[in-house]
Amino acid sequence: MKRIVSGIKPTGTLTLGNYLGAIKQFVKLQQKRIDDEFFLFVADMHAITTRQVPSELRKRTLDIAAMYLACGLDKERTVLFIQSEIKEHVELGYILQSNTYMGELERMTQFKDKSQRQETSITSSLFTYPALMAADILLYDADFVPVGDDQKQHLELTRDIANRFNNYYGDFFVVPEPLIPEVGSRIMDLQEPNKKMSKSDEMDKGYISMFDDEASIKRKIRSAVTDSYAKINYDPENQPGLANLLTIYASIADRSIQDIVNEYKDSSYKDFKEDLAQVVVDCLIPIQEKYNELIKSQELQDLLDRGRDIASDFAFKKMRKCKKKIGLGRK
Ligand code: AQP
Repeated sequence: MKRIVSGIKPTGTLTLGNYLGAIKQFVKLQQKRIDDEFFLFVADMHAITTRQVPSELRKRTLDIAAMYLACGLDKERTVLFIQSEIKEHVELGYILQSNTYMGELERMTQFKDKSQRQETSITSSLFTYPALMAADILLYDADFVPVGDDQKQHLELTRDIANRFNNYYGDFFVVPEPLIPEVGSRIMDLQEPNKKMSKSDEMDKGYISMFDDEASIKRKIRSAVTDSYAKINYDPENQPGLANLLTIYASIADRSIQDIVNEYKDSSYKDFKEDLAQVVVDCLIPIQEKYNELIKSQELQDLLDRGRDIASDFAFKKMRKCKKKIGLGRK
């Protein structure tokens, strides 16, 4: 039996990138690996590394939990919880910070990108974020972590931290493996296809939100940037916008990119985009309907309570052993 752990931070709105890079993968894994355990959390402590409006943060935290379930998770087999409700994440995060070097954190491209964008008021927790992320994973002895390509570097650091700890204190943490999808691991911005689609982006034309209605989805895909080659072809270097649209199609439809190119090789961009928009609508609208049923339900609250209890029990035991190993406290 293996344990699979993943999380999403409740910043901005959930995008199609989050869905295709992480959530959909998680659901597929759950369908494939029937003997494994699945822990899934909403990373609200990560969200506050940048300034959040409290009422919005709380709403988004529940939105994400409901959206995860609406995307097809098996409720019985998922330990779904909210990160801040398990205090051991932060406790272990601090211990792991004490096993992480400044130079390692300085090399993290997400920190570099985000701090460049922000310029001022960069919090120290944004800098130490990868140590907390390592704690999220190592606390639960995760064997596998399904993530998008942008989190690969953080996962590598998590592995380094785990190995360093194990080498010094003796075997203790499971060293996790990332699971990155072959197609859909980096969905790009629809307006600037050299940039990752991001949920806290201010330009809403660049991303498809999981909550967008049919008309907005169609409008955004229609206005997605392509090129002047006028030829359906997968060439991320010269036709990055089109390559991104082909990737979205393939990833939603669970087909290969080549298969989509073959089907549309004689079509115009306009016709291809129209079909793609319908594929996206057909995927997102039923998810939104399920989300609407769940968001106000007692069932969601009950699942989060159950998830919190299971995760908390696990985390408490792991931390007790961890402190003992390090020599913290009296016994
Ligand atoms: N564009 C993307 N394509 C594929 N996968 C993506 N992920 C994020 N964007 C894409 C994956 O979604 C999971 C959750 O990400 P996160 O919320 O923890 O943080 P993030 O990677 O920083 O996501 P965003 O959307 O860019 O958020 P903001 O704008 O707030 O920083 C991860 O597995 C991630 O790889």
